[in-house]
Amino acid sequence: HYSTFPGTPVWPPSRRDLTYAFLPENKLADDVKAVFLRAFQRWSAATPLNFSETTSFYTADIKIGFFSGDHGDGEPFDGVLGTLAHAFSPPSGRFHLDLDENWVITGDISTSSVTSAVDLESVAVHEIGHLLGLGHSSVEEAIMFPTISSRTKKVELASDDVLGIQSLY
Ligand code: TQI
Ligand code: ZN
Ligand code: ZN
Repeated sequence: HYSTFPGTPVWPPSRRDLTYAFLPENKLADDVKAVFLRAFQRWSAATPLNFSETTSFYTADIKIGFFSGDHGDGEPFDGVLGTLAHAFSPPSGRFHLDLDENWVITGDISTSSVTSAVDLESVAVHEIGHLLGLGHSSVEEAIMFPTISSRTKKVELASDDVLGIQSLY
């Protein structure tokens, strides 16, 4: 079953159109940005929320950045595998990914020869769940289940994820 954070923080009802931006220093390619767009669309399809990219990083509701090791928020990244990414509950909007992962953005990750390959869209869909207010789920099929095997792609919301997000929005 899904869970929410203590105190059930959510984006307020007046905020149904949320913006996101990428850390300019990361200089992400368009195909990487497209992965995040797809991940946001999975959640907007199940809610009244709309997401759009803005180039104005400091005014964006959701700020996405790739960082290596200690990046100043007390939760350092740890190199290959271990922690892949973290996101904070509403209305923080901070979404950080470990620059040192072997991120995969396309193709069939299950056949990747890189044993530490991690599917970016799978992680993005999970972290957006946290950004919107979902904690972890006990349902193994759920996006919000707290473990994923490496070289696995899991991007479709399960009914548990949909019930969870619809309890919030
Ligand atoms: N990052 C953890 C996560 O997102 C960070 C975390 C632990 C956390 N406990 C939390 C975040 C409670 C919010 C609330 O769960 S992770 C997965 C999964 C991670 C793990 O790097 O371990 C995914 C990131 F579920 F597959 F294991 C993305 Cl998809
Ligand atoms: Zn961080
Ligand atoms: Zn999580």
